[in-house]
Amino acid sequence: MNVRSPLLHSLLTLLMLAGIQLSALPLVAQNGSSAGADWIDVDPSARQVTLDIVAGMTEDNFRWNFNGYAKGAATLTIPVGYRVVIEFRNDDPAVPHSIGIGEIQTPFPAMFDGPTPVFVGGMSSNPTSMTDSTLPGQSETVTFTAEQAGTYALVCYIPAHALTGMWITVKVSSSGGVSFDPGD
Ligand SMILES: [Cu+2]
Repeated sequence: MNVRSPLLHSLLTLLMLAGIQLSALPLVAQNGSSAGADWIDVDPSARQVTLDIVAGMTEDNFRWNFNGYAKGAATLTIPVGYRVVIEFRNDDPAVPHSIGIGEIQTPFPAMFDGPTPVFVGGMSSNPTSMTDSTLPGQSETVTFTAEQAGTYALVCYIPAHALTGMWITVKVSSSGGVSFDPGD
């Protein structure tokens, strides 16, 4: 190839720069998909979804929300059998929070007595405790496999939080991919 041509040389240089920029993109942009929300990262080949979930991200519902969503209006759909990794962080400046995958209850109880997640591992540590759950500024990773189709809730177990609306809907579906509907 004749690279002595100034035009061709410039073109090759541009292509090289473009190549460097593409390879510098984070892996998620090349291999993952966000299912319409930037806190959701889907890896279909690994059958895994990673969720960055922040308690108290906004002031909605007295900060008793997950990523600003509350009262079950938002729905996350996950294919059955997917591994779910929740990177949970409490941004509420004042109040502890927790997260776990449970049955929807109408209404949720004000107090949970020794709650267990519907899928093994699907709950943050000491989830009902005002002193040992995920305190303001703390983070915790929660991992489970969505083993059975159905409609569940990601819920906060701190007294009165779920009752007051600190939950989002999770559908484990036998068909389709990961999707998110923010509701109204
Ligand atoms: Cu809470």
